[in-house]
Parts: sequence; structure tokens; C-alpha cells
Amino acid sequence: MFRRPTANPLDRSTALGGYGPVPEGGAPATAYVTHDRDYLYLAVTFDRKSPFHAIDLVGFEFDNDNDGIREDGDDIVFTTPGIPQNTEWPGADFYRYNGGAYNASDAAVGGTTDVISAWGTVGTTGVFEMRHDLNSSDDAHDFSIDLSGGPVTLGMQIGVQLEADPVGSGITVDTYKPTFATYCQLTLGKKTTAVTCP
Ligand SMILES: [Ca+2]
Ligand SMILES: [Ca+2]
Ligand SMILES: [Ca+2]
Repeated sequence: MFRRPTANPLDRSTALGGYGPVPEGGAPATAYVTHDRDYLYLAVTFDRKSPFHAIDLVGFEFDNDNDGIREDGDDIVFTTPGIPQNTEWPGADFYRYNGGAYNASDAAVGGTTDVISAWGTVGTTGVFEMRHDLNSSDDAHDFSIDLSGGPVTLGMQIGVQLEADPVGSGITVDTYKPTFATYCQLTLGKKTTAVTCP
């Protein structure tokens, strides 16, 4: 863990509510976001109801220009229990292409990986954390947040994909907050972080 997810929790009771595959049942998840001068910190906590699988996935997708439309260059970050922690793992930093319809790893097309993540569990409750550069030099594949001109608002969507038991079932359930096609609004000021979700 590189950062306690203590700041600015999204709606504690409803964020990602009912994400779970049927065998494990659903449960609300809580997302957290904060930032400092250089990085955006993202976290999600929830009780999976059974041990985490290596292909379980927590992701954040951004609408870089906050116009509600998915476009080329929109930024996506993932973490999963299946990748090394605190490492710039190429599968963790993605971007949108082909008119926003597809996504791929930044590193697959010559971009750089600018996210590290960590995760842990207590029983079946897990915390997933990510740290992403606010303004990497990978401009074609990452958002570029410059707070020198005042607060910046992005669209932000949170996704959780869990594999139904047993491990290897290959059956996954995806849940998005707010939905797969809509975004929360994330507004960053120099010393503030605010999130509103429909
Ligand atoms: Ca957009
Ligand atoms: Ca990148
Ligand atoms: Ca990216």
C-alpha cells in the first residue's frame, strides 16, 4: 500500500452497488480519489464475498475533456491481483483509439506506462490502489492535467470486473459507476479534489 484511501470517498452506500457475480452476491464498493502536485491517487474497497481471483479487475476510465463523449486518447488505468505491485506494469495503463471504440495498452504502441498499483485483502475485503501521473509526457495516451490555470474537471468512470467462482470459471460480471456509457465528474484544484456522480 502506498497511500491510505482516506480522502474524498464517493458515495459510501451506493458507489458500484451490487457488483458481484451471483454465487458471491452483490455488495457496495467504495471508491476514493485524491491528488498531490504530481499524481492522482485512486482506490476502491469492497467485500468480494470470496477470495480474489487473479483476473479480477478494477479500472478507472477518464473522459479527458469532460464532454461526455468517449474519444481517442481517453485515459484508462487498471489494476488486478494478477500483476506485480508497485511496478509500472504495461497492462495497467491504457488508452482509447479508433474513435474511442477500442482500448489498448499505451506500451503496445510505443507509449509509456505511467501507473503503479497495490492491493491487499483482510479476509475477503480488498483494497485496490493506483497512482497515475497528472501530466505524463505520454500525451497521446494519458490525460494531461495542468492545474496552474485553475481547477480542471474530467469525466471519470469506475469499473469492477469479477470472475465468478471457482477460479478459472471464465464467467465475469462487470459493473460500472455510473454506467458503461456515462461518467462522474472529477474536479481537481491545486489543493482540492471533488467528485460528483449521477
Ligand atoms: Ca470526451
Ligand atoms: Ca501512459
Ligand atoms: Ca493511458
